[in-house]
Amino acid sequence: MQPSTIVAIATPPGTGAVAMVRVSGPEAVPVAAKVFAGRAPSAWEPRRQHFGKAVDASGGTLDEVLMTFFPGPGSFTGEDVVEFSCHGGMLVTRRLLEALLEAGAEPAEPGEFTERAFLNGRLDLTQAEAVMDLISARTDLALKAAGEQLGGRLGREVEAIRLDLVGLLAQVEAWIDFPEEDIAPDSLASIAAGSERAAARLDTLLSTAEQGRILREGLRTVICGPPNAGKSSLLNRLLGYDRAIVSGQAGTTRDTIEEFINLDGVPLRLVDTAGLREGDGDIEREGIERSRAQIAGAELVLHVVDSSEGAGGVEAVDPPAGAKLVLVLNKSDLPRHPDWEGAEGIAVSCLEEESVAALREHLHRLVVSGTGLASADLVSINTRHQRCLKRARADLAAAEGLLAAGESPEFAATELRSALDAVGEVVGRTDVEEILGEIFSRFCIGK
Ligand SMILES: Nc1nc2c(ncn2[C@@H]2O[C@H](COP(=O)(O)OP(=O)(O)OP(=O)(O)O)[C@@H](O)[C@H]2O)c(=O)[nH]1
Ligand SMILES: [Mg+2]
Repeated sequence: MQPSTIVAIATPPGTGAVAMVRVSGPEAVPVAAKVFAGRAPSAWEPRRQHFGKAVDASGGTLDEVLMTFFPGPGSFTGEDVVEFSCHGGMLVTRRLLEALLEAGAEPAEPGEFTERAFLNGRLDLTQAEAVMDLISARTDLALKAAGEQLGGRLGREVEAIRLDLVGLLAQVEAWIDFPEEDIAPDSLASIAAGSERAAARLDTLLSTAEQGRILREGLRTVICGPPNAGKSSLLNRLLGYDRAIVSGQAGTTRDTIEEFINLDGVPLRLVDTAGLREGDGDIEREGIERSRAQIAGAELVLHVVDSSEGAGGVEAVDPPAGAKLVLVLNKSDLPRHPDWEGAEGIAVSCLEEESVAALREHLHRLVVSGTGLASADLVSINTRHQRCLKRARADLAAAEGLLAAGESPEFAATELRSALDAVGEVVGRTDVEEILGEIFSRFCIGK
């Protein structure tokens, strides 16, 4: 079936200096020609802007536009693409879209342009996903990782694994095809070496899942501690503006407050919580329940205490396994209470910018050293890749086990084929019909 010709506004809704409406598909040229009053299509120079008027079906002028024609298959989608830059008013853009719909285009689904780029072989699936990561990146590191992936870095690493597995399968299949020939010990050794290489490559990629998740979602960081310790003050300081209410009254914060901060490239999801104590009212008790739930899901816990007060009322904080705990000895501008002498923590005063800067540096070092985030090698897989690669790793281990146990090589070959499928799924080589919808529906329309 011939694909349809699709159209969408590619720029965000709202008013701006310019907006862009994009058309892609086999009928892109005739559809665009009906709306573009300017040069005839035969005189459209590829990838050059042409000035003209956009008109509706009755010939009425909608706007002055710049039209660019990208002939397939060398375009982003691999199809003929026409882009109109018009004035960025909401109504103008909407009218231009309607005129193109009237001229025969269909409204694009979210992510449909990128999906077509994938289906036409312009991008592999990891690159298509990187388009989304690039758009939603909120720190330099996340942007860099998305850029690497868009450049095909992950795709190439996955391809290397795929080739290892193909080679391995070929060797095992040769063994099946010539059963009468005794398998020479050196080919057994070469199978073992190949399998070890593929396993090591898989493990390396799998080990980047954690940093990938942090770059995409942010490290879950919870600020907790007794009432009045200065938790909300710290949140505000780290954010750089007064997000949470601060007061000398204990129990000011009732609900959790979540904000995103960029810690020198490392994204943190920072949550301020209600002070931990035996709460009196229902509302406060509910708030404290929420604080505990946040701590249970944290990856980094900042336990803030007022170091000018005794440690008597301070509840111990029990972070989940694998999470990091940092004791923040706040109010260091006041004399330290003897209870905190020798305590292992970072002295901070929310009244002094430099001491908060020192805390930021400490946290950055802690997060980066624990996750390898700052390394130049910033390939980082997402959860979908992780799922596929884990499956491949398990299949490969099963194949190794079967061969080592002296089972017939057919069994190992079956496992290897399944590992190949799983690896192929990462880049979209295997039949991936059902996962396409899942991936592209998360895109915005016009991308
Ligand atoms: N001297 C001094 N006072 C501080 C510091 N940090 C916060 N405060 C004061 O301590 C009081 C409590 O601060 P908050 O940030 O509201 O404390 P909290 O931990 O969020 O309190 P709850 O929301 O009630 O649990 C306020 O009066 C702040 O101005 C500090 O570093 N030094
Ligand atoms: Mg507070």
